Amino acid sequence: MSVETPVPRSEATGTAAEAGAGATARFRANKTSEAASSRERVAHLAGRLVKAINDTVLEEKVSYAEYNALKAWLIKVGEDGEWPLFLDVWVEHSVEEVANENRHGSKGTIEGPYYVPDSPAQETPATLPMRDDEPGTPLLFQGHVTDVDGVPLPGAKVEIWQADDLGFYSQFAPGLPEWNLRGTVLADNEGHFQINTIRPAPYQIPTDGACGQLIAAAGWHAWRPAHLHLKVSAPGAQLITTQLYFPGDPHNADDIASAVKPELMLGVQDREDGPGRVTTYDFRLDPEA
Ligand code: MBD
Ligand code: FE
Repeated sequence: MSVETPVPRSEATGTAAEAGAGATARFRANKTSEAASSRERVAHLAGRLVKAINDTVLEEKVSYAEYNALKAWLIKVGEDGEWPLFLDVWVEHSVEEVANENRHGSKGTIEGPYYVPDSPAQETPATLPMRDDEPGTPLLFQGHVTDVDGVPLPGAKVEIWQADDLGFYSQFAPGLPEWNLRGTVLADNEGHFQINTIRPAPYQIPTDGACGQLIAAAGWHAWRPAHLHLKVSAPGAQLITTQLYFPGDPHNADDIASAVKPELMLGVQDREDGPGRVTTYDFRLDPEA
């Protein structure tokens, strides 16, 4: 499939509103925002945000027609359940940059809207849950989890979630088994892991929802390059949330979510001992704060 070919969204693939509702429900189940900030901090941050909007209106001489278009669009973002998608695509990268600025180990990047905790656990070597006839190029993803000095971390855990060969995530698109291409892999005593999966397809922001509408209206493109999502952790180490990318993807250089970093590019080779491809990536985890 060419990455520029939009996947038609249908009864088979689901709608933006269905994916959005799923992501919104998932967010509500995962997260709490209680006591995230003091009253002073709320006043400061909310004040700055409101001022940034007003400054834009005044400097750009925004019209009533434009203001009403914005209002209608914001209402639709909520109706489509696309607040998680919107925020994770256009804002989370800056939050992640701030959150991880003092790390010395492996680079992180954004989590995105489609993480589900407590995926089925397996010991290495593992094969992710997938359909008997799962389409796509087989991929062996392997590596080593160490501390920042390269000392192996026993008890390391590699959580992985990814799109399938059409760019769809289980639990957010219809027709996929619950845990398809999601798993928690326990590394061996030296932190080594091997995970059999398939190469994910690039991801297109749904064209039929509010975010897709904005992208079309602005003449932007809607693509994220193909990626694996990961959360890697070990006792005594800081968990890292990251993504890994595949060389040659046309959108590595202009990811709509601004989440690609050069350190996150995989090296992928043909497998000599079996079908498909193999890639090795080592994680160095910062010590627990
Ligand atoms: C994705 O798969 C993703 O990783 C992000 C960040 C946003 C939308 C879809
Ligand atoms: Fe993703």
